[in-house]
Amino acid sequence: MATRIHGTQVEAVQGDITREEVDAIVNAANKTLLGGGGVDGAIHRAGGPAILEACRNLNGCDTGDAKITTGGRLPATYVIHTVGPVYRDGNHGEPELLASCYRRSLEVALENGVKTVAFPAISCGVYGYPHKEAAAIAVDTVTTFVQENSGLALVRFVLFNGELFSIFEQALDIVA
Ligand code: AR6
Repeated sequence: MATRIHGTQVEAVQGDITREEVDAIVNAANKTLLGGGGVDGAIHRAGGPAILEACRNLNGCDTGDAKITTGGRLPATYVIHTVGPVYRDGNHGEPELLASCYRRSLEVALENGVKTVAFPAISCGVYGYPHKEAAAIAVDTVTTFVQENSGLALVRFVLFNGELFSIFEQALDIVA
């Protein structure tokens, strides 16, 4: 599933984000930025110690914000680390914070000359965000951003499993 919005290709694929050959991949990190499980663990394992070394100088990251480091040994030049909200009931600012993760990651991308970006499904693992709601927020936020900002050639959602992949495809279908 791919759609073109204001000069930016927006698409969803199923796969492992650590293999993505894009300028930057986004990491679903935690506030310490010092590593963890899930996609965070996979990125640090695949990219090697240079990423953690760079993260140590960043003093962590607030929920909804994003910070950039080298991609180390990854095919991607950079990793943009963002911290998604832990889902409680949806009434604790979770939708705004999740939207902010996508928006801030794309702002940091543009500030660093990044033209191609891959996102995982932020907060959709141990942070427990309901997948359908999370996909709608991800697609809406990215769509609005690329309508308002030029400079990005590609935004790709990379979903590890088939269930999330089809949910993101459906969310993209709505804006296509
Ligand atoms: N490529 C793409 N997606 C992946 C990969 C991969 N290699 N590995 C896992 N996913 P999670 P969160 C998917 O739990 O919910 C960490 O410990 C996974 O299937 O990684 O934001 C951090 O340090 C799921 O759909 O991130 C934080 O403490 C999605 O990535 C906490 O987890 C996100 O799942 C963040 O939790």
